[in-house]
Amino acid sequence: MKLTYLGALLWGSIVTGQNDYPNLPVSFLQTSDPVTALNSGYPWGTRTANNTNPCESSVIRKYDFTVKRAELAPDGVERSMLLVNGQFPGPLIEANWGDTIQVTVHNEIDDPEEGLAFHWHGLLQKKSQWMDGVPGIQQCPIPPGSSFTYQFIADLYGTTWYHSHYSAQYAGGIFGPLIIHGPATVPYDIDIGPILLTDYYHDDYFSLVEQTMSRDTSVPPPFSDNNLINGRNNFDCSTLSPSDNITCTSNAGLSKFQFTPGKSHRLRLINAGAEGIQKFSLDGHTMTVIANDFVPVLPYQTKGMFDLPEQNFVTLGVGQRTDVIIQAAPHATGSYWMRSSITTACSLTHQPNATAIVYYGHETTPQTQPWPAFVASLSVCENDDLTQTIPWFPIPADPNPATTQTIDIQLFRNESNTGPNLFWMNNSSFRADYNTPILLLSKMGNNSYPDSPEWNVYNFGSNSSIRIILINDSPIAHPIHLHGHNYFVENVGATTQWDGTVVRPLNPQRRDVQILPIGGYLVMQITADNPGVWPLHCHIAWHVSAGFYVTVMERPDDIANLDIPSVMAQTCRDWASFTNTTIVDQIDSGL
Ligand SMILES: *[C@@H]1O[C@H](CO)[C@@H](O)[C@H](O)[C@H]1NC(C)=O
Ligand SMILES: *[C@@H]1O[C@H](CO)[C@@H](O)[C@H](O)[C@H]1NC(C)=O
Ligand SMILES: *[C@@H]1O[C@H](CO)[C@@H](O)[C@H](O)[C@H]1NC(C)=O
Ligand SMILES: *[C@@H]1O[C@H](CO)[C@@H](O)[C@H](O)[C@H]1NC(C)=O
Ligand SMILES: *[C@@H]1O[C@H](CO)[C@@H](O)[C@H](O)[C@H]1NC(C)=O
Ligand SMILES: *[C@@H]1O[C@H](CO)[C@@H](O)[C@H](O)[C@H]1NC(C)=O
Ligand SMILES: *[C@@H]1O[C@H](CO)[C@@H](O)[C@H](O)[C@H]1NC(C)=O
Ligand SMILES: *[C@@H]1O[C@H](CO)[C@@H](O)[C@H](O)[C@H]1NC(C)=O
Ligand SMILES: *[C@@H]1O[C@H](CO)[C@@H](O)[C@H](O)[C@H]1NC(C)=O
Ligand SMILES: [Cu+2]
Repeated sequence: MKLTYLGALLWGSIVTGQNDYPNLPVSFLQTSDPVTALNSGYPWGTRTANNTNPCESSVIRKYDFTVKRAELAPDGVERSMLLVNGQFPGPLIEANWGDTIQVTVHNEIDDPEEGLAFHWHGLLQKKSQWMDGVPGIQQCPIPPGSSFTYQFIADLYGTTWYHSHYSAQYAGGIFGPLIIHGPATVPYDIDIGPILLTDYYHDDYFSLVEQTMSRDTSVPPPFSDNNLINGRNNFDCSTLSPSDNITCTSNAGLSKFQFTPGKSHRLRLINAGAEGIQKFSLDGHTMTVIANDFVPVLPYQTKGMFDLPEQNFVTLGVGQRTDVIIQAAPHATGSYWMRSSITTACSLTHQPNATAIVYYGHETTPQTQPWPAFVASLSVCENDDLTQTIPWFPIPADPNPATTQTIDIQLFRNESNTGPNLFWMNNSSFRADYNTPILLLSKMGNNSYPDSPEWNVYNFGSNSSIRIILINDSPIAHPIHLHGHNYFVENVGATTQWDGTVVRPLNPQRRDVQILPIGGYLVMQITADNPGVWPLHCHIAWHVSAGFYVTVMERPDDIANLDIPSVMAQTCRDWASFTNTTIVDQIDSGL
């Protein structure tokens, strides 16, 4: 029998507003229903972090999400947002490793109406490849006024987030944290919970996509207006022009975290922004990294490429997560600035700096200074060196991958320089067709789309291992995300020539997002253990809008045998009937 635990509330029962996440229980959820179900032991049994065999519990974690437009002023500037259950950032989803997560999404976006689809970042979906939530790839969008229930197993554990994958909607507010409890690697005392780092725009996402897709060369790409920690920061209202008639309140307030002297604190950092690479640091404290994305690593002290004595920052490209442990001194007192800053060397922003307050005892305004290495790091656009990021549980990569594809990435306008500034993946810029998801075509035996080269489908057939080499011929760093896998990051560099070496072939770093440096290369490899069609894209919202995307088709012979429920085809009939009468204004790639 399955036990059901109810999560987030319905829209009607809460007030629209800021969401502050509580500290989380250490090591496993104690609040399940019935109360004692999980208290009798670790729900994942004797599995350790050295065991990647997925476990399956009998618990369902049930959430009900309503998405609507609403007015909110997270940083004091009032604006229209797209919110989940009226909250910004969205509700926390919490589960134990092996639980089933069930989320019913109601699309109540209107004026104007829009489609909707939810993606569960980093989860493998090995038993539910159709629940990955990418419109035009695995499903049709949820039409306005309709609902859809996602159901999938919490097949990895650690820190992640969910977000809309329909155009750049998540930049309007549709995102939130997703925490899966699992075996610990190193012990800690207090789980501070999710810390979402997000660049922030005062314009609505659709205007920003219009800006991105403009054919007018004098229209600049979007610059973020602010930077938030768990949805909060102040904003200097005097920088707004009075003629814009925008309601703005100064000192909207910062996020605050209480620490306990002598205790170790786990912080779950998530870059859930649209564009900016974040550098995170806590004045006066050092940090130990214990996981990157869903992959626990051998603990390492944060360091960088500087000869500065204290090098205490972590780098997070969009989509990346890093779990750190901060040990508080036995008699610690006072208040300290927590800082997250957008790297102005590689990201576009008018206001890069977010702060929050960490305090012991009672809170005061911190008077602390940033670590010198943190300030220096703001000019660096790369992740920690691969020699530092060693997975806790080693998995060797196939030294002779069955197939290798090189994909060259360029940014240019064509049609004699009159087109939009698009990303070209080996000369093909991606565009989705919301009405014909590729997974459903493949399930019906159709794996070839000569009339739709803009779907950028790479059919890898039955190859057992796949290496992809990305060459960045654009002047921007890109956080590269692959769905359905923790990919091997075999090598990464800032030149276009890979020397053929793999960093630690018996245990390469694995994760689901890695920053591809400016003018550099990224060598990624997967073991083809998950038949499906998996998006491989830059996680910068404006870049995927502009076509930076390919579809990895993995083991189509086995896709044919997937037991895809009929509700997936039904969403397409519903979407078809919606689009029969409403023209969808798809101004970007759609994702
Ligand atoms: C300013 O905005 C308010 C509320 O949105 C509106 O009522 C008012 O007419 C506007 N004033 C001007 C001068 O546009
Ligand atoms: C942002 O913070 C960095 C590091 O603390 C500082 O050097 C920089 O001047 C700040 N920038 C702004 C615009 O406040
Ligand atoms: C897990 O594996 C690592 C080596 O990769 C080893 O150091 C550690 O002791 C193992 N832990 C357990 C609990 O087996
Ligand atoms: C746009 O560029 C692509 C890639 O270079 C090329 O294949 C295509 O023909 C161009 N289209 C136009 C209209 O110039
Ligand atoms: C992409 O272009 C590069 C450079 O021309 C070429 O080596 C590679 O084979 C192409 N890849 C595919 C998948 O066509
Ligand atoms: C893309 O097309 C241009 C113009 O036809 C050509 O010069 C370039 O080599 C092509 N790039 C790749 C990666 O195929
Ligand atoms: C496969 O799907 C594509 C896209 O809908 C379509 O153009 C093509 O005709 C289909 N092929 C077959 C054999 O049905
Ligand atoms: C392996 O992948 C390549 C594309 O990279 C494809 O052309 C080939 O058919 C695949 N081989 C098998 C056995 O499926
Ligand atoms: C679309 O509209 C046409 C004409 O009204 C109708 O025949 C068709 O069944 C509709 N299709 C869907 C999917 O609703
Ligand atoms: Cu990008």
